[in-house]
Amino acid sequence: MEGLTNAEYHGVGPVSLYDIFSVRVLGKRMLRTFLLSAATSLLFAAQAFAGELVIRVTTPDGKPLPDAVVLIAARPGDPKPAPADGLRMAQTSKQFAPFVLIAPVGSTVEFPNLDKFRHHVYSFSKGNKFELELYGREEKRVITFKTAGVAALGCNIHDQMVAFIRVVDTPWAAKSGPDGVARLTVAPEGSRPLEVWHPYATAKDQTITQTLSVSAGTTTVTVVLDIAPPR
Ligand SMILES: [Cu+2]
Repeated sequence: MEGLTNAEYHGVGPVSLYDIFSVRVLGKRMLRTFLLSAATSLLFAAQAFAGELVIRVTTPDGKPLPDAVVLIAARPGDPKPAPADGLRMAQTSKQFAPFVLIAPVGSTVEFPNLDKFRHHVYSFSKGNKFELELYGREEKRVITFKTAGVAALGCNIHDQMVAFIRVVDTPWAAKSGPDGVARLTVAPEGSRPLEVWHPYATAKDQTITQTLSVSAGTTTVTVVLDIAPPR
């Protein structure tokens, strides 16, 4: 798993100076993107995109829930998300890694096979259908995701291989980590619906929505999601 998560998408668009100083793990190309975003960030700061949002996602018994995607939908006039560089959905030890990946609309995702045997990756999800026919180690495949929604991934050879790519058309999206915490470093201020999605959530569309109010500084909210993993 090491090295797979550096380039994961944790919300693009306006970023804070804190982000600029924490990009040591990112490549120069991403750094340039971040610096450009930072310039944009100063503009948006004047338009009240200044609050940091910390979302703590738990199950009903209070356990941290990783791999939940939190997002604030973009409204007309809001900034568009930039396609992200360096997104990867690897196959390793007969599993996908990561389990959940956020990809802004228009992003190209690599599907490296790190195993010594072949995989046959597919998605039948509406708007994000594709098939990567049998391919082995050292063979590279890429897919560009153009439709906001969910791509549920599987492998024709290995039934246990399951993963999800959440394609988003908002700059405000982030995934909860092993501690159940997701962060939007620069969320839009004011009252907005916050959507929280998990592939195994029991709620309709695997999503719960709650309205929250983001103010300058840090806003922390806790969201409880009931999940039922498939057997
Ligand atoms: Cu496979």
